[in-house]
Amino acid sequence: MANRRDFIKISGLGLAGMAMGGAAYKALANTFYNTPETDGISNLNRTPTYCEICFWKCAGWVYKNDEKKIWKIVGNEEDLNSNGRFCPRGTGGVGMYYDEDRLKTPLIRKGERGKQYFREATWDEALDYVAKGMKKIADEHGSECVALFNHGSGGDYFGNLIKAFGSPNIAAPSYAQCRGPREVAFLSTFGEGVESPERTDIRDTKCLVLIGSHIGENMHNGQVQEMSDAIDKGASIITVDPRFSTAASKSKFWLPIKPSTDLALLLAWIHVLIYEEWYDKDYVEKYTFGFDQLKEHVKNMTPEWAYGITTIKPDVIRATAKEMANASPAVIVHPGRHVTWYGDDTQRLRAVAILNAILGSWGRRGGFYRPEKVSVPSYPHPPYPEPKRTWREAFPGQFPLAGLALASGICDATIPSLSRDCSIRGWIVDGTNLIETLPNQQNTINAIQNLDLLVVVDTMPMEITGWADVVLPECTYLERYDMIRTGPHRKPQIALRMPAAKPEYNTKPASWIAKELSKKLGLEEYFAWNSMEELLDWQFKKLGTSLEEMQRIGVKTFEREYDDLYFGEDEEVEFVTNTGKIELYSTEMEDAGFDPMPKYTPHEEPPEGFYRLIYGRGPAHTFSRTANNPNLTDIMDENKLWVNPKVAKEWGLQNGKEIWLKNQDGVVSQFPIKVRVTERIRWDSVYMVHGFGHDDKRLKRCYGKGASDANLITRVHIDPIMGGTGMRGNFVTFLYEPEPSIIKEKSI
Ligand SMILES: Nc1nc2c(c(=O)[nH]1)N[C@H]1C(S)=C(S)[C@@H](COP(=O)(O)OP(=O)(O)OC[C@H]3O[C@@H](n4cnc5c(=O)[nH]c(N)nc54)[C@H](O)[C@@H]3O)O[C@H]1N2
Ligand SMILES: Nc1nc2c(c(=O)[nH]1)N[C@H]1C(S)=C(S)[C@@H](COP(=O)(O)OP(=O)(O)OC[C@H]3O[C@@H](n4cnc5c(=O)[nH]c(N)nc54)[C@H](O)[C@@H]3O)O[C@H]1N2
Ligand code: SF4
Ligand SMILES: [Mo]
Repeated sequence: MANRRDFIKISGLGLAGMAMGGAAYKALANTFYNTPETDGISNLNRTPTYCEICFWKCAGWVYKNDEKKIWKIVGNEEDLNSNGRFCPRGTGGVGMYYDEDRLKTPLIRKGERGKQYFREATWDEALDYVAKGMKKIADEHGSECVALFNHGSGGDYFGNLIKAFGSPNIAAPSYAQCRGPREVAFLSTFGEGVESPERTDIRDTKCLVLIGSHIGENMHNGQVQEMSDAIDKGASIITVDPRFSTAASKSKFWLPIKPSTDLALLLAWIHVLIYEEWYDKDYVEKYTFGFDQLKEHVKNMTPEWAYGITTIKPDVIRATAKEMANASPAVIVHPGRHVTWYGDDTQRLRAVAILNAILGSWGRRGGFYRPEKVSVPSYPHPPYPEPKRTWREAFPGQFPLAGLALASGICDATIPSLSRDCSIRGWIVDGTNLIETLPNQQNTINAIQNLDLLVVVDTMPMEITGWADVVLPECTYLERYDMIRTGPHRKPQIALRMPAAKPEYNTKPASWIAKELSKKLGLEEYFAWNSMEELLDWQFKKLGTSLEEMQRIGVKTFEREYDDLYFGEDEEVEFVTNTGKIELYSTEMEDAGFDPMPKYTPHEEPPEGFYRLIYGRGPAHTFSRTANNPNLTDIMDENKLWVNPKVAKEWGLQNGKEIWLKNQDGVVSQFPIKVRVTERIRWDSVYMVHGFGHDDKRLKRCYGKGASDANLITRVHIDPIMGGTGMRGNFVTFLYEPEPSIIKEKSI
């Protein structure tokens, strides 16, 4: 695909200095962003790494104590993602290494799937089993019938392996369960995605609008720091959230919107900006396509219209629109990250993109900058075989704008059906706990029951491992090399992860597992390097450094190739869209048969006696992966259900009372959850942090602690544009006693 450099004429501004305020940041994080003391500790006792506790991938140093044992992790001062400070989860990463519940040796299932009977195996036996299973599927059904699910660094090696094997079916939950709709919406508007780390210029913004994106609990490090810097410098925050989040508590405006109605608010904001003539006229004139159609489209979408839908008062809608206009172009209507909510998510994110466009914030200081990243050369290998089929064939004509494979789609394509001929027969699952991650657990389990082979590579005995035929224990990120970290930022930067200690128990790095498996499959030419040291040194040398240098410095920053962080004064920009302009009216959507401009459609409301189940992040945990971490369970060891006092009174619920939840399909939470009565949530919704309620007894610290939102997300609203799984259309009621659960078939 063409690079934006091929399309954009260059001129521009230089790079601003890095401002770093601390006080508000600490207040925002509302916690212990503690950089552990390292004074007086010899730097000889430290090795570089980048964090695997979440996908911000902060670079840091692992320190060992005098006994040469892993002791603490701190940020690398040179790192643009962390600015030298780790979040509580990253600091607590040490707990992952010391967790005595870790997977310790390869396991092969005995007996029925789902029942936890495993025998310990040698690596040779376990990998033989996997290779045999993969070959059998390839012989009988074709190699495309083996799919890879992955989330994390192991994807590099297993991705290479599975492509060499002949399958294009590689999916991560970070697309259809997370940020896919946002990328599709921004691509069709600006011709470029938002990417990760997000290209939001938060540190220089004057107004930050957060719509169900709760930075501060969502601890993506650099963003939290920049938001606090921006607050220190007087930026105003507008938070749209049915819950009074940490971000809301730092906001000039909190708009406690009725959940599922955000698109009406966004359209009303667009209406006000256009009809009050508060939009950036020069920018719109110069860079955009379809303004007249947009103006006509939002004609009747007044604040009064939106009030009836969103419960946000017209004067508040006007005042917040004015706030954004006053800050323009240094304003960010944040696109959020976990945006798969109600099934019309791509269109909601289109409205966010349009709003940014008419405020003139794309390509402007304090809005969205142009990132650069280092392109790391791949080690030479033979071309991959041409796959005969892809997952798309299981969904003829559906999800035309999906840019990546859908994890949920591959799961669905595993369930035999008369209308689909692309049945997947084998899964390799690396670093993703699909049972807690994909919506509709029963559907995932049905798919698993139809597999000939399920291989799980994990560090912990998470739920997904309980269903595996073979479990391959990976060592933690603190015990291994991995591929070079590269990612978009204000300046291109690379980082090294190297082992701080030898792998504990009988565990191995994913790089070793995939390479050994390649030998058993006759695909070793695709892993032609002898060791990770050799591979990394070869790559680093191509980039003008070496493994030896990177072991000393951890992070290396390069100068930008182009001096164009923001659009230049008189820059002619050609956008990578059909019209070469920012498309307020999307020709791509229109060509694919979708609304070229977003339309509001109402969503189902909770039935009498039910409340909308909403969920999000807690600052001390990442999804379900940290729930058993000894350091982090010290900070938070269960989730609670936020209930509005009015509702609590009606139901006689007090703080700390344990209740079970039952959803609209009769599915009951496996474990009880304690009530937290709080004004900070609307009366029509309840809230919990995702990632708790684990039901694998091998997870001794977190088993049965709190409830799992995933248990209760049985209804999925699929985005027809790109296949994202909307998960916020589920409703729950309260039970004082447990009740048998009715597991229903999938209802989409
Ligand atoms: N109900 C519900 N579902 C959701 C979400 C939600 O909020 N609620 N959020 C969605 C979003 S935004 C996302 S991005 C996805 C996240 O989805 P996942 O990434 O699947 O989330 P986790 O539950 O953390 O599962 C990670 C798994 O990787 C394992 N692991 C950790 N480190 C390593 C390692 O170094 N090597 C290997 N091999 N394994 C490792 C962990 O033990 C765990 O089993 O979930 C999505 N699904
Ligand atoms: N600590 C921590 N930080 C993380 C992660 C983590 O696991 N732990 N995961 C990272 C990842 S992969 C992702 S995708 C991001 C996710 O982070 P975000 O994109 O910020 O999304 P969520 O955590 O899902 O936040 C949900 C928020 O949306 C609100 N909400 C619910 N329904 C509605 C609605 O209808 N309208 C509006 N306006 N708001 C609504 C909820 O009350 C909640 O505050 O976090 C990242 N950062
Ligand atoms: S934000 Fe925190 S958990 Fe995520 S990579 Fe950075 S330090 Fe690790
Ligand atoms: Mo995510």
